[in-house]
Amino acid sequence: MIAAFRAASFVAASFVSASFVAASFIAVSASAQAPAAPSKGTPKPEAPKVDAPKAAPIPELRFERMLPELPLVRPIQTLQRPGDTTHLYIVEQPGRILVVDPSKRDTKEASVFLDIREPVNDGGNEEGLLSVAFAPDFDKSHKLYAYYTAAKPRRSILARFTVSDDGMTCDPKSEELILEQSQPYSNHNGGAVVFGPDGMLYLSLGDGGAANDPHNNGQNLGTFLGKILRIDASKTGAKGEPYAIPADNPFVGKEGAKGEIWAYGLRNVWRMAFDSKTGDLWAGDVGQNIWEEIDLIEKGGNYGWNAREGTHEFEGGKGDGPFKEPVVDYHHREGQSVTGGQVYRGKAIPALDGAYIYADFQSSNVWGIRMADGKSTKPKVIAMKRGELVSSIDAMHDGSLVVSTFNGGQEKGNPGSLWRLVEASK
Ligand SMILES: [Ca+2]
Ligand SMILES: [Ca+2]
Repeated sequence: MIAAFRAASFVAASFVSASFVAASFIAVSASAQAPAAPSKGTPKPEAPKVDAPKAAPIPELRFERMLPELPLVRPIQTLQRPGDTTHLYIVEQPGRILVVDPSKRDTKEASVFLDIREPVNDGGNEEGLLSVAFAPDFDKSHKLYAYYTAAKPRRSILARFTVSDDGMTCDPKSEELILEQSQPYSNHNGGAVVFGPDGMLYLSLGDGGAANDPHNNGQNLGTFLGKILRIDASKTGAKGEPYAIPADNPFVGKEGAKGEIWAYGLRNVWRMAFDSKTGDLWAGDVGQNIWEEIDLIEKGGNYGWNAREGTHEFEGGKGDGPFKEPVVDYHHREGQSVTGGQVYRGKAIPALDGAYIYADFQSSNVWGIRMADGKSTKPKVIAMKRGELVSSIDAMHDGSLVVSTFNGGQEKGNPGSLWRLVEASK
């Protein structure tokens, strides 16, 4: 999210420019939504030969409001508990998780599942409770993982909590520290915590912050900053650490490298997700000056920052390739801060199956792409919600997608909303 994912001083300016961007995009989206009328009686022309891979078209979607009466503060993630489809857990950036029955549309109040506003520092626009994940063995372990920022000293924390037997509350006092990373600046903290199909915990950390990656963290394998980590949180380490480093991680045993690192050269991965069918790991890496990008994350991959921004050289950056190029990038004319999304695997919209759906926090464009022959189709704007800042797109157990937004501003404590992405034609 969060363009501030550039320097904090950029926030106000870039937010102001969002309305300008919105105006310039209406034309693009309008044409994207208007299919050519079929001509009568004339033979269908042969399809032109083009480089773009052939793939099934991606349907238009629209935002359908959920829980309109429920007051929320900067919602940044929604999720369901393993084995349960009747509750929705809503993560608020200041440090609370709420739980509601989403079928009760007019509900005005949610239960508080977890309140860690005390240890969480949300002083900076990109600070706060940033991501949570239930353990894959939740039925047995009742564990929840949370990634948040804390102050004095400024740092990022990955912690584990224990959830009550009924799944409805989580005791802040059950907190166990798993991993800590000192943070030089308030911005670029990542982050997302997700479990892979291999049962491992994947965590994205930004490059530390400021601008231009002043400490060259992205290319430095000796720090967690600017990385995606992969750890086994179900085991303890050889020296009693609260997690184990999987033996098949790419930099295990490499001199000067952290064994936890799975991929590097990342600026500020805001949201990543596994395709529940193929196991591919998709990430949105927030750019700095011009280019936002979507990456397919591979073991040991170097995603280029700060030598590269999107598919372009980043002036003044350092680093030796080979670099993994993004699947797609987009210019700041189209948005200023990517929000990585989800591969749709739901049953409700069969034509959407297998499409990767992602968004821009600032312009609120939602795009769809498909991979074919190892390449992406041309990104298509399939939905938008002007005036809403798209902080997250999350997949429920049935594959349906829920979008979290801030209502129009980035100021501290501002309200937010939840939406389902549904077929535009329905
Ligand atoms: Ca930081
Ligand atoms: Ca890159």
